[in-house]
Amino acid sequence: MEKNGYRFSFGPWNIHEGADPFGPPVRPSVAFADKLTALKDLGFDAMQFHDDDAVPDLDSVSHGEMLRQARAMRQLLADNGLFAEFVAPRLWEHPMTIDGGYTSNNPAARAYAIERSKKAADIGRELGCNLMVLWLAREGTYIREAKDAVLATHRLLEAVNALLDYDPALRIVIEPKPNEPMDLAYIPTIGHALALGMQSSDPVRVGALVESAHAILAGLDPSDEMSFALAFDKLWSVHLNDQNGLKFDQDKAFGSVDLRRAFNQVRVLDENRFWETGVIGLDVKAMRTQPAELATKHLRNSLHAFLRLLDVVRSLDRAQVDELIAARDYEELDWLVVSSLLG
Ligand code: GLO
Ligand code: MG
Repeated sequence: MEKNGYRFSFGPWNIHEGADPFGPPVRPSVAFADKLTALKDLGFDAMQFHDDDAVPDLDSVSHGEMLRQARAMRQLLADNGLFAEFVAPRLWEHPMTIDGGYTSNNPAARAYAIERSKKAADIGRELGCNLMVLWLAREGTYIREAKDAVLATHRLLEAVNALLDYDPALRIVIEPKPNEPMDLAYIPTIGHALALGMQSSDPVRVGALVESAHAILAGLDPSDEMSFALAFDKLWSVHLNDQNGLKFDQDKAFGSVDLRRAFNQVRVLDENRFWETGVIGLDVKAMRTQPAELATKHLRNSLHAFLRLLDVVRSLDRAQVDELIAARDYEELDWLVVSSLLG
């Protein structure tokens, strides 16, 4: 498969059991080793990690054991010609994080969140990757009055600073999302993420991750969100997927809802030579209806959609596009794009 210099990743959570809030799992769990095999077989290059994907039961293992397991994981990846793209502290499942981690009203919960994140940084170092994703899952509220939003913003900043201070090699990417699991999250867009980073103690080490569906849930266009971060060299990772309107976070296969929206994401990434610096991460889930033995096709489809759209992007006649822009003939440009997508 010709990938034109692009590298691709997904996380173990992208091969999942199909549970939803209204029904239990419908597929058996897949062992990590089998997910790794699937990743390789599907033509991917890297694995994304939650801290406890790399070190299961993280809260109950000793520091030494944690480092040992992380090193073993690095070896396993290397043996398979793969690498870790990032490590993200999973701050949304533990009882201590019921009301948020960094922004919890409970000081013990905030301390837990910071300690847990430091462990994620240690794991990242052992995995040979210094990129930490902060998806701020429960850093928000169900009702506005539950937390002081100004104080919460300062607490987010303190957490970012504490991590930058803890590990001088660490680079942090903030993954915004406007809602789910919270009714409203404190860092809903790339603008918020970058503003927070710029206020941090070392802005050079804070960037952003755009997830297509999260932008759509915020009523924004993913390619514009990417472009805003690209303009400041702050787009350090992406989670490509798709989303059918304003409802629960669907994590549908990339390009499966709106091909033109997907085309524009590939276009801005390619026009800004993203392959040189970033990995094309996917954050997609198989439909609940998918039989177990067929439940990696969403990953195949997303990777292939990206590559097919890349062909379309690169086959557009740039001179013709420039002429149409100069003539302000956007109707013709519109048709050029639509007819290219129609093939
Ligand atoms: C959920 C997020 C989640 C994160 C992942 C990495 O909506 O997209 O999948 O990307 O946990 O932090
Ligand atoms: Mg994501």
